[in-house]
Amino acid sequence: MFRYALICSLALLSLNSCDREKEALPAYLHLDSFTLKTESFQGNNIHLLKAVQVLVNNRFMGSFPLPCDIPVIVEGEAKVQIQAMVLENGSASVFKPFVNTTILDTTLNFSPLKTTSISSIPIKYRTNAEVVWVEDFEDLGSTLIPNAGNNALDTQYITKTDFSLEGKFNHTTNALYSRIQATDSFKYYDLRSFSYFSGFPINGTAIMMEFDVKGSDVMQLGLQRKSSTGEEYVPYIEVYPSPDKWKRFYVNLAYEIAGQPASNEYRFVYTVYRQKDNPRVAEIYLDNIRLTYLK
Ligand SMILES: [Ca+2]
Repeated sequence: MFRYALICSLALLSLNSCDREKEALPAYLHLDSFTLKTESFQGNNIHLLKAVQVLVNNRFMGSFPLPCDIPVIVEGEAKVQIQAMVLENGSASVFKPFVNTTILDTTLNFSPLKTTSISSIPIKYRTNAEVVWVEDFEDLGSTLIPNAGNNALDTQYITKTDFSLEGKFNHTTNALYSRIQATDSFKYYDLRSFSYFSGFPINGTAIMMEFDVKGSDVMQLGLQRKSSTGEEYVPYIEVYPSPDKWKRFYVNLAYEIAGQPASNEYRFVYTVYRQKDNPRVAEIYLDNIRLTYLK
């Protein structure tokens, strides 16, 4: 009797393992890029959403740089949710969820060893994303103005230039061009938002400043923080020179705004620094500023 029971359970075990092997054949989810759809008040559709977080049937599959092929152990219809991610605050490798855009929530069909693709993941800003500031210089006006303390020899104006972001969005655009003369004894050039902005969340919610930059020298983004006790300048992030290629930044300003008095007002300051001992003209192009947070 004992021997019979043992044989039975061994047989069951091997059956089980066969089943498991059959179940373990993965299907693949192929994702390559996002398409951002915007309303006119949200600015243009340029983005650098370069990675995804994926849930399949509410199970977290992980974070993946695009393009990717994600093995999933499902057959037939499955609920798929995709969250866009960005390199935040100039990080070279650490992706963080970009929470101000929608999560794609869809149902896809999977078959073992077959690939199911979404070639262009449709995404938009959430309806509760407050768009605080948008500037693409296309109307030839600028909401970014030079600081009165700049050297009068230096200059800034809107000019037509070629735009391309990692091989995409290729077009000619109007961008803000700033120049520091080689002979200038001043080593920097300040551009500030014309307006003060207020009403930001102070509970740590992401406050995302997006912008594209191309320049020969270092550029710094800072905040001019106006409180009941006065104004102070807070340097925030430095962007390294990129003379030939546009680079896009997703800067989360919450680290300097969270925990501050809710009544504070802020101006945003882009400062171009001419590198020390460099005798040439410093040139920098700026475009596609967008500042958003979730209400
Ligand atoms: Ca533009």
